Amino acid sequence: MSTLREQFNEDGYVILRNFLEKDQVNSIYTEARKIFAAQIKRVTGKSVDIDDKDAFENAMFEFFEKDFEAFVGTGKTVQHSFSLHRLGLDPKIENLLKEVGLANPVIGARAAMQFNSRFLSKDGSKHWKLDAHQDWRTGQGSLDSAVIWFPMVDAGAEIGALQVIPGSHKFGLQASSASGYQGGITSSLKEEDFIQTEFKVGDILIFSSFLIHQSGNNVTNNIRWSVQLRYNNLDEPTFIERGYPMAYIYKPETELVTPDFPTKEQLLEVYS
Ligand SMILES: O=C(O)CCC(=O)C(=O)O
Repeated sequence: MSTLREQFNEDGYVILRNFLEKDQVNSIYTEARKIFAAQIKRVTGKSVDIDDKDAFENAMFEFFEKDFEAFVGTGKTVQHSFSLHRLGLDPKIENLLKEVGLANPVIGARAAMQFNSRFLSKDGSKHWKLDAHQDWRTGQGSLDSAVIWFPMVDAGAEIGALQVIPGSHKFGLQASSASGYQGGITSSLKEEDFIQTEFKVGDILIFSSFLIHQSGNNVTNNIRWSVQLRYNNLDEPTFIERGYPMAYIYKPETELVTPDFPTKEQLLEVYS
């Protein structure tokens, strides 16, 4: 029996079944839906039951169509929920990272959440799906940097769970047309080399940031809600040598998002 670390080093990834408490995953999923529900109410006038999956997700699609800007803002806001960030710092996660070799883990990028559906994309663009890529290109952190990916709903091929090429973390950094959406590895990859991952709520995937992976194809009418956590290892020699580069750019808007807002009166009301 190989150890978790040996398996990780060999394949570039490991799926851990029942690693998270279902309640812990649900609290992130619930908080995200509540945040969306508040804006759905404002934009569509509908009070949606977040537990009525189809009705709620149809309301998400309506919100997306009616106020794209607010949808984007809300989509970013759910990435800042307490429950999501709490999980990213959970000792269980820290220990797992150490177990696969990140002796001194540090956050590589803000915890992220995705809600993938073709109904949440503009003009048939592929914005809701990532082509084959290696996460290291976006993070550029330690050579042993790792990513944790898990869905917040049961997910297999139909709803487009992640697809990975086992062992591809040892292929080296691949040429790529872009590091984010709408672009990916330019060398020819064979579809048959990808393995379709499958998950029940609570299962997680941890993979090397050099592992080649891509979004599956969500052919259902539902949203594939997922979380991504990224970490570097502060003790990795080339990361130290390169001065701990942080390739993620996080910057404020240069203009007021809401022109002429706020008035002094609005502020006085807050602090009255
Ligand atoms: O969730 C997905 O479909 C893509 C996620 C992914 O590839 C990533 O975050 O690097």
